[in-house]
Amino acid sequence: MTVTAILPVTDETTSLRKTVEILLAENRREISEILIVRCQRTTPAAWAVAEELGREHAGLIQVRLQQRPFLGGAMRDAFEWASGSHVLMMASDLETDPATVKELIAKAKDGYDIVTATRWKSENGFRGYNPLKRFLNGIFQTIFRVLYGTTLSDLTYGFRIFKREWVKTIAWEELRHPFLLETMLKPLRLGARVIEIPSTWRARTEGESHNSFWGNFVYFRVAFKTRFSNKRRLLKTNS
Ligand SMILES: Nc1nc2c(ncn2[C@@H]2O[C@H](COP(=O)(O)OP(=O)(O)OP(=O)(O)O)[C@@H](O)[C@H]2O)c(=O)[nH]1
Ligand SMILES: [Mg+2]
Repeated sequence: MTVTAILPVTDETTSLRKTVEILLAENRREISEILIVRCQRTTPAAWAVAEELGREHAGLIQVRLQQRPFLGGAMRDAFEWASGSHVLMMASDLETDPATVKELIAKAKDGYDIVTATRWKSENGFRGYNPLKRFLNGIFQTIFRVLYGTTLSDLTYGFRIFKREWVKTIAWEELRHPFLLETMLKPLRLGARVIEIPSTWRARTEGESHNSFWGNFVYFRVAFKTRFSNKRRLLKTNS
């Protein structure tokens, strides 16, 4: 198994470094590549830390400038660059707990197509999360669960590991945060074997969220469109 870890970065410095340190301390054998993806808006301080990490781990960590815009664009570019047998999607703001990665990897070794983290199955999975957002998140999850006939409890959390073919063969469309939902729903429609691992989300202490509140409603468009789309149209034409 070789894992490509994707770390999108905008304004994280110590959080980015800590993420990389935990990833490597706990999963050095499996991680073959870390792609730190920056954009034009990435702060000079965050970029500097990324470059430092790239120098400290030459041959393992690459820092690349995304071509497509926004968070989904960063992930989609990295999906194309990834060379591992598995692709790990997470954040660099410590809201995706790096200590959960070893469990995601362990389950992926059991052969699942996707192992995804859930905030809804741990004791207090949302530390410092806005209560209104948490309430709406719960309602969204229930609606999506019914629509897709799945028992998965957290379809919108962008913290998961995929077998590489699932990221390479699907025709991705979203560029902003709803991409995180798209990466779960398209594989589900295509019959992916998915399992969840509980994890705790902790509000970032550094930098700020780039997700807009009203943008949350775009998730419904993604969910309905994907649910009723022809399965062949979910795949890239050449795959
Ligand atoms: N390269 C790149 N990274 C991004 C972009 N937008 C967000 N990120 C990073 O992606 C990760 C997740 O983004 P956040 O804005 O924290 O979004 P979130 O945690 O899903 O949403 P919240 O629940 O609102 O915090 C963070 O590490 C961000 O720095 C982008 O346009 N380009
Ligand atoms: Mg965040």
